[in-house]
Amino acid sequence: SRIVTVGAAQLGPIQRAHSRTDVVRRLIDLMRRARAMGCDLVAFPELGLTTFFPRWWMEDQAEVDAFFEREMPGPETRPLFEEAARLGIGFTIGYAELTVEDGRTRHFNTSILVDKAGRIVGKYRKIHLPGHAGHEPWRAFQHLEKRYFEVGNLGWPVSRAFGGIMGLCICNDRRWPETYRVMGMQGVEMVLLGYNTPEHHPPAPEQDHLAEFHNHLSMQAGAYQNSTWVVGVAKAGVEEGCMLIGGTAIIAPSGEIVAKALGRDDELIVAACDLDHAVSYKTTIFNFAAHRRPEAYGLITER
Ligand code: CDT
Repeated sequence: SRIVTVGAAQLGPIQRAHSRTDVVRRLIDLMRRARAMGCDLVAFPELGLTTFFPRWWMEDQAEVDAFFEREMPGPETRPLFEEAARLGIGFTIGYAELTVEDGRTRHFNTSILVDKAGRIVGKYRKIHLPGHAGHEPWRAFQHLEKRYFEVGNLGWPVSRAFGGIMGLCICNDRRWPETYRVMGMQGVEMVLLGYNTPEHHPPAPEQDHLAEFHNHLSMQAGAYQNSTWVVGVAKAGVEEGCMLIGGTAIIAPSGEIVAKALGRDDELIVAACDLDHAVSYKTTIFNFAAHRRPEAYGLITER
């Protein structure tokens, strides 16, 4: 067996007035608790340093950019990396990334994987950006990821780390089978993802009562169909008047939930994940080499 003990560190709300330093203090507290429980790795949510700012229409780019990190680690986040290295624990976290590529300023919704020495060993930029780009004032709150972020340009790379093959995706990505399958094709053994999911979906309120069900349905299907562990971590609770679902969960390659958060505040759940649990699935029902029929899948990429 190959055990990776994982902590999924759900965060309660981060309000706009909370500084990065306040948040990093909370993250370090959860990281220490995870290490004390024997974790190799602790996973934090999407946009885990700030409030979920795409809920607001903003026209002043400087106001928007204040939610972005220009370097990682930067002055306020370095203590998190230093504490990880001191404790000997890895972590993942999502953040808004502002970078300059080929002389062009870029904005991405990003997630990183950091090893036990505090080194970044994996990076992903969100591809499935939900919501809308224009102001829709009829909504109780906006979902402006299409305005503030560009579509990620790194694909879904996997990293060899923690004795296994680790993959990253972010929030809305978890609803799309292609996300898991692209990583599944690279032999992924653990997918780590964070999410900010409002309980209320303004364009389709008839779906609201199913928000938690759809969260687990997507992640459990992705885990089972690709024989991989999935660790899904929420930012939860009432953030600036918007209720975000909880439901942080660690899911086995069988599709079963082995640990689940109870509340909607800062909460750590832990599971000892045997990466070899996937072998039975990868070598039988989901033996890709034996059973996939890519010659019949062309439509998926043609449009
Ligand atoms: N953050 C994020 O991707 N949230 C979306 C909300 C969908 S409704 C616009 C999600 O898929 O959970």
